[in-house]
Amino acid sequence: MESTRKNDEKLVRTVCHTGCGMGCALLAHVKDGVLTKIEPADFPEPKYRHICARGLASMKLVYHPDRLKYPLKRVGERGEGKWQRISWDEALETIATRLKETRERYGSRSLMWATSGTGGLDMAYISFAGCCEGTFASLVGFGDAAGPCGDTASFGALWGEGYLVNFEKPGLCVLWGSNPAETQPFGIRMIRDARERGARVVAIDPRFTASAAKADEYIPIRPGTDAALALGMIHVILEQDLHDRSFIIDNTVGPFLVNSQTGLFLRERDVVPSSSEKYMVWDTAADEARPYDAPGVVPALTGVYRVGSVECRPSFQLLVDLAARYPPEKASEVTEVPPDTIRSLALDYAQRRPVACYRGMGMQRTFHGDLAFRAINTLAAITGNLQPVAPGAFVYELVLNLHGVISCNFLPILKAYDAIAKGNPYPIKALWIAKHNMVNQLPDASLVTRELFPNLEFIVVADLFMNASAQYADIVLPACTFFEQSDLLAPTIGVPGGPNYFQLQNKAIEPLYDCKPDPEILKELARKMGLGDYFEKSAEEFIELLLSSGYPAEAGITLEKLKQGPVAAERSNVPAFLTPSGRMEFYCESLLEVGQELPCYLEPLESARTPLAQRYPLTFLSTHTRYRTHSTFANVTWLTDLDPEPVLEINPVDAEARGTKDGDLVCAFNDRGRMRLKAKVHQGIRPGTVNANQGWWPEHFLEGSHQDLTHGVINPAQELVYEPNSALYDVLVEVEKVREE
Ligand SMILES: Nc1nc2c(c(=O)[nH]1)N[C@H]1C(S)=C(S)[C@@H](COP(=O)(O)OP(=O)(O)OC[C@H]3O[C@@H](n4cnc5c(=O)[nH]c(N)nc54)[C@H](O)[C@@H]3O)O[C@H]1N2
Ligand SMILES: Nc1nc2c(c(=O)[nH]1)N[C@H]1C(S)=C(S)[C@@H](COP(=O)(O)OP(=O)(O)OC[C@H]3O[C@@H](n4cnc5c(=O)[nH]c(N)nc54)[C@H](O)[C@@H]3O)O[C@H]1N2
Ligand code: SF4
Ligand SMILES: [Mo]
Repeated sequence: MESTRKNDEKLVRTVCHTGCGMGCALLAHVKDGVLTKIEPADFPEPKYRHICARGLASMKLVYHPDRLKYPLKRVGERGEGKWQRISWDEALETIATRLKETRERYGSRSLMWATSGTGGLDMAYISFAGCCEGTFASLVGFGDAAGPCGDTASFGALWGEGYLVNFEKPGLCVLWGSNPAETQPFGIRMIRDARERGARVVAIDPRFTASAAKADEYIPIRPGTDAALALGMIHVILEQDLHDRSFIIDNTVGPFLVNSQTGLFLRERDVVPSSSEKYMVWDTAADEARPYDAPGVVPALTGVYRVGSVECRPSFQLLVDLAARYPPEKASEVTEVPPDTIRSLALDYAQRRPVACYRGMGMQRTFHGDLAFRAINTLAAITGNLQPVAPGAFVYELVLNLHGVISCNFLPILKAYDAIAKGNPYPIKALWIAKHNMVNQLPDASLVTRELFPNLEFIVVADLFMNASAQYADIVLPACTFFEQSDLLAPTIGVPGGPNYFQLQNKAIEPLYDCKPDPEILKELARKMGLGDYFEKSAEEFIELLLSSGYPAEAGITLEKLKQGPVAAERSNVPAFLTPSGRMEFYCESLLEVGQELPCYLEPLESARTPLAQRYPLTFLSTHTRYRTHSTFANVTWLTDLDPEPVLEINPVDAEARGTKDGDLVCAFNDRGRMRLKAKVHQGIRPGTVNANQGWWPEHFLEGSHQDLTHGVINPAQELVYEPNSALYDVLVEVEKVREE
């Protein structure tokens, strides 16, 4: 997709690939090999013609004076900042030797690659890890895994967003722990369009966000208590008999009988030996237990029944029993949302159907964030507010689909902490970080740098900048921006209202300096390591390989078609719910062993109501902002002119109690670390909660950083369904004013 204009300006269609997940189509203007301007590209659906301030500023990443220009070798201590320029040949020779040595000494799994790319770059690294029989760190758990754990339990799909938001004309939109005005431009448009068509919009958030400002009602909530709010709403809905019986019977496990002794669903074979695995229901017509699909069966949703010697209840009855413990007054005591607000929100939820519920990632960055998602999914299910749709695609999945062939070991990133620190479940001794600012973005940064990194014998970082992670590397490799390489962008799942299209990221300019695209780096390294010819592919050949994964969403999509423009992803032939029962499961057998078979409420790990609050009384959030994508753009002046430095948002009540005024220097601290920055005193954050937007670099703080306060404590329940998440917002701190010396 290229055309040349009279004045020798070349226009190249590409996509914005800076990590926010939207994949906006861009038109790059190039003159004499130099990017001169970026604008949004036309799209088959005009509503997707979009660019934001970060997209516009992406050009500034390319020509940034601080860009890494050449391979570097560390000459001082790690982190000391002493580097020597080396050739690519020396860099790759060193890497090949060190990786081979490490593999010989500790086994092939001791080599780990960690990358949070979303395109062919991921494929290249996964394939490389596979060819070495090494480890690939799954990075979903660095902040985005609890929601997917909840959705896997409920729907059998990692990203269940589509089930809850895909309604043509919603009567109510709930922004639940979601701030799409800053994080999901297409989501906020969907919501504003729905509002123009008559939908009521409610935002539930401890902060009065830019999104909440667009809502009809704003409900501040105590962080980490969303499951209790949902249970309180379920209580009201059941009490008023507003639940959707037929939806529950047809689409959920609600009618399935649960054995009171074992907690397992009753199967036909439990009643009639050596019959089927079919789930049993209590047939009110025959007054006996029968398979759920028996002809003429009229299933009970409530009650206690005896099947032979076994006492059983429909799982819906168990949900009723759980919700009975959360009358609005009780839910209010937990959430600090007034009981009448809970009542009216519950009535709206049941009566303003369909309800589009936008669950954000904010509320799932608590220790029990999966339960919050499950409780909300349950609320949607019992009110019939679920749309069975096929989930979208994700390049990651295409890659996994492709690589049944290559055996690389996937290790959730939080599990990798122990692998590096203690050799458990096996030692990791060499680490390659690419397209990921590990030190800045993983929890407990000082643990990472002080306790994990010293156990690593070799660290490689490929990036655009000498960021907090690259500073700890032994070899630093200069990578390319998306303008300097071609790739495939698959529609990201879990992005409400985003373009469900495959798009080509077309190379607009040649790599600057000595920079190389990651797949090129790996191609040359594979030669040095004698890994065969798998990597001997052009960017186009890599894209064609990705398109041949057999993943349903990419059916019929070819490189040739993509060269003409974006191609819509296939949505058919994926079953609606991919759970063991094929239904929405609010009751999960797999979570029995941790007592979380139902979406119960559990207090956050660190909350104002835990003993730790005596020393550290404030909940600390570190949310996403429109001025950065994670740590990307924190060094770009076009954006720092708008948002110059990190600030700690704090409510006037908490500020006053600490003798702090707006603009004062404060220190936020806990047992893990400290961070010093300016206070921003305002009403837009509820008392008891403070926030500093994530993504600032350590050098932007006067001391420490937000990541020195967070922790990576693993929740074993999440391991049972998917992988453990970083509970980045489940953090207590104390704040004090810094006295001028
Ligand atoms: N501009 C920009 N866009 C981005 C990104 C970015 O860095 N910058 N990152 C992308 C990525 S990878 C992600 S994961 C998404 C994240 O996108 P979002 O989920 O929209 O954003 P978050 O900031 O993670 O959290 C959303 C809201 O949850 C609130 N919140 C925190 N704790 C709780 C709680 O316990 N209960 C409730 N109800 N609310 C709570 C926060 O105050 C916040 O306003 O954004 C994507 N888009
Ligand atoms: N405290 C706190 N921490 C968080 C979060 C939070 O809310 N609070 N959110 C978490 C979430 S949801 C996420 S998704 C993560 C995101 O964290 P990361 O995925 O680490 O995202 P970035 O910080 O943007 O780092 C991307 C890096 O890739 C580099 N880069 C860009 N293009 C290329 C390329 O082609 N090749 C190579 N090799 N490098 C390239 C960029 O310069 C940048 O340094 O952060 C998590 N961390
Ligand atoms: S919303 Fe995301 S993809 Fe779109 S232009 Fe902005 S940063 Fe790029
Ligand atoms: Mo994320």
